[in-house]
Amino acid sequence: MPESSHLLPAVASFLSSPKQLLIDGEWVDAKDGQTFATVNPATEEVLVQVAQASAVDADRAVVAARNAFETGPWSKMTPRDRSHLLWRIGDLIDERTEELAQLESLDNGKSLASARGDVGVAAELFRYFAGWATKMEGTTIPMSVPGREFHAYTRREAIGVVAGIVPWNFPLTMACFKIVPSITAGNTIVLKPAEQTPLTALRLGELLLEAGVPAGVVNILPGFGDAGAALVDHPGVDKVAFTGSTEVGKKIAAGASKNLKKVSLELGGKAPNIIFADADLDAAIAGAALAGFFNEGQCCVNGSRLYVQREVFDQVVEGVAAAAKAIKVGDAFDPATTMGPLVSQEQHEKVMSYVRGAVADGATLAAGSPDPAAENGYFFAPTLITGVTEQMAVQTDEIFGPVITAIPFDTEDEVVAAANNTVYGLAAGVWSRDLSTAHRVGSRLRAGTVWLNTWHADDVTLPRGGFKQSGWGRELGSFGLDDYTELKTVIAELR
Ligand code: TXE
Repeated sequence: MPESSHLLPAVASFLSSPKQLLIDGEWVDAKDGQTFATVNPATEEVLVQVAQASAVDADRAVVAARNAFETGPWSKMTPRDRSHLLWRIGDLIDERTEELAQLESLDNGKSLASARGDVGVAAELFRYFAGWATKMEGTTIPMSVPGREFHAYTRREAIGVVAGIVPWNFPLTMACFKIVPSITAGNTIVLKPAEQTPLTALRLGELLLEAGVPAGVVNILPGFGDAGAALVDHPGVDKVAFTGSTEVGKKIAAGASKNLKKVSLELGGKAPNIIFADADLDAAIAGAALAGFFNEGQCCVNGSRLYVQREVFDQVVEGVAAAAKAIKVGDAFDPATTMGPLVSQEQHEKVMSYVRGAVADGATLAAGSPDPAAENGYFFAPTLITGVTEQMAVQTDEIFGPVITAIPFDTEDEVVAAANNTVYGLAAGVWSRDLSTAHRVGSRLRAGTVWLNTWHADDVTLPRGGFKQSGWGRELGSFGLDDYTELKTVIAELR
């Protein structure tokens, strides 16, 4: 825990009492009284005890969400009133930026600057979707039936009860990715935050109630995978929206298929980042470091596989290694920190074991170390690995840490084949001053997002999601809203 003088009184007060579940507008204990500790990854100290939802609590929350959907004021609220409410929540989040950022940094480990950025995205999500609430339009469609006259049109309608299950890398924004489009479209939702990082979702729950979101519309259930699985299995849930590992995504698809629930999945990645010799190398080197190290490398779109054209390989490796060494790894509350700890002991061990495995297999560390970066806390130095083969686990598996592997290439065809040689397809990048090369290679890469001469550039207006085993569906933008609606066709005969 940082010195308490660093903490806002609101944060200290939030952490001074055990946290509960939000069900039907009330803060309640888990039915069986179970709690779990959430830990500060910078110090390994317990921040606060949190109620741990079980299947029984999942049932209580789904019943509340179902009642709120069927009979509550939510479905009768005009789109304009819903829009105003969403906008109000965005403003409330903005007003609490520092408080939410401190909570996020404490629980997740990310630097305060990063956490503030995340809070800004959360606020913007509410405002962007506030605009859509009044624009969920249908179309009129001509029918051709000889001798008869019809008026046919479509309507976008809510699906019902959504279960949102989210991970720990962007706890607040991921919670908002599920809550905001759900409620914009008139659904109700039960959200299960990740067990590693439940705090900002719970604080968001308080803000939603303060803003006037009716009881049962948003329910929040901190807990583990069993609570998530109970939601997936629950017959009262109409759609499951999941972000997390591909492994759990497959379980969710299987579970949800029993009742043919709608499913959207945003899963793992192993993004290739391709630098051609004609690129602006200063920008490409800085971009490669950002691609691999932003958010402690704990991003689904992390640019973890760096491919560099052979004639500039040494220069790029030297540049990215220097950038890695310039990163200040430390506690989120130290203003000099640019990289915090990894989120958990489990994640720390996983990342270390991949780097140790690569070294044991003969790879070389151009930056970083296979050992922890500090005695206490889950710190890990940003790492750049060369001498890697396509078969090594460090090259094939999603590591989800600040680890980049660099491999030289000669031709475009060779690098496109290598880049696409993965089960994942979330993101990819190309650096070249030749517009034709950049766009041509971009079109050949099998990924949901392709960055040309940039990385991590993003907006809530843009759809995102995965090709191949990186997921189903798209989030954000108008495409993202469609995934939270059913399309109804109405056919009226004009007699
Ligand atoms: O993810 P999980 P973990 C990847 C990354 C990371 C690995 C493991 O490689 O190292 O996954 O992370 C809930 N039914 N990503 O273990 O297990 C769980 O409680 C329903 C990529 O944290 O997928 C949490 O709320 N829910 C990813 C959420 O699923 C279940 C971000 C994610 O947990 C469940 C995070 C079950 N059977 C990790 N089991 C990305 N794409 O951004 C677990 N959960």
